[in-house]
Amino acid sequence: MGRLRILVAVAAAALWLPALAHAEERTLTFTTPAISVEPYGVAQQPMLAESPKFDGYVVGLTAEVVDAQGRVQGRDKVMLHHIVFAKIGTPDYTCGGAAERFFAEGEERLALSLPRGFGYANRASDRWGLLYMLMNHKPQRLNGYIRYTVRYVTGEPLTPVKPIWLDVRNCTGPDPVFDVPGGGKTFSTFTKAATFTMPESGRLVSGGGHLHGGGVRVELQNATCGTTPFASRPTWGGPRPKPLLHEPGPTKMSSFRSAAGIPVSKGDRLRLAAVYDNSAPHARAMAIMLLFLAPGGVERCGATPALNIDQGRPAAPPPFSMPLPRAPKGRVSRATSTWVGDYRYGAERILLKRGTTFTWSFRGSVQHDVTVVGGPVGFSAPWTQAGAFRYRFAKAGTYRIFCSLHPAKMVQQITVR
Ligand SMILES: [Cu+2]
Repeated sequence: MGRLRILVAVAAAALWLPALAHAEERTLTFTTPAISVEPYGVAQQPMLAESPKFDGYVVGLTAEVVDAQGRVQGRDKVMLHHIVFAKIGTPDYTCGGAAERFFAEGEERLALSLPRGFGYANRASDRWGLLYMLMNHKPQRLNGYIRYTVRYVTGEPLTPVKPIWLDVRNCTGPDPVFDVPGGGKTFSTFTKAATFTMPESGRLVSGGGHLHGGGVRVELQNATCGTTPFASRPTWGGPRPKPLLHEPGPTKMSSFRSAAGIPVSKGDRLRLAAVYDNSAPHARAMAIMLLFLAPGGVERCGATPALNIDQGRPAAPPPFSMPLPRAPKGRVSRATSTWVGDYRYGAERILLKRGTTFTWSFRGSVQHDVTVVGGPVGFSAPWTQAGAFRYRFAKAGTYRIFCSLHPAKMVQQITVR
């Protein structure tokens, strides 16, 4: 496809900030080449991303999926499942490595918006990468284009911020998911947490969370000080795509901004604690919080200032039972193993005795997985092309399973008696 396009749309800030005569805030819009997504399918890939080619500061960032005409796509067409932006060659704050994650959004459409006076420094020579996952809810192959809009300040020194990516999986792999088992009483919850020790002091001036379906809240705790300065909470609702290809996630997560900032000190143990509904299984859940730190001296365990919180309409996750996108076919098998290939499970209907250990043997030319979407217990196998995954069915009931990467094609139902 054609080259990346850049549009410089607005250059207005200088007009109403006479004291900062050369300061300019521009809105830069970039669009990726076409990304083709198969019918009812998922496309995910890392790619290089166009970035501002002059020195300045990112003060805001949003992304959306558009069609070839530039029209924003609804969740019922090519949906932005999630996207992560990273600066290549700069180590990540929490995980190290070769890229610094500085922005992400998912279904909740979290937008980066820093308080006035703060910015994420960017040089003309910096290179950005992005990692996308798009989901097509239509029966035909569609092209999606990721359009991202950067608010960018030049000609003015801002207070630099560093992105801190907290994840309950704590740097344990490229697909940071975990399974909420479910099976608890109504209103019961499941908590997964991880801690990160701050290597420096400063103030957290912005932050927001990411949860999947079933999420109740994700808390930022300071375990050293015994405080919970912020909790990001989900808003639910809005139109649901058909067919459902995964459990619907929050349509918004609360986020905060504060120029005064949440003080954190070198050595403080930050604890990210995700709370999920445990009355039903939620396989392949996530819990992330992206924070922006303005380094500097602070009072140890100082008070959290009043935060400007973009709250949304937080609520408990709605009760939900995920149907399979299609009915499993074929005669009922009593075998205790099956293959997983392109693009089906060897046996789609299986009957087992309670206590049986079942084996899935992967032999695909592309990655697949095993994801429980409904049943007595939630579990999942990671994305893979080879090897085997085993699970012992200790609880009786009907397990509805699909491949989260090929949800409309690869379904399986296992009945345990
Ligand atoms: Cu698959």
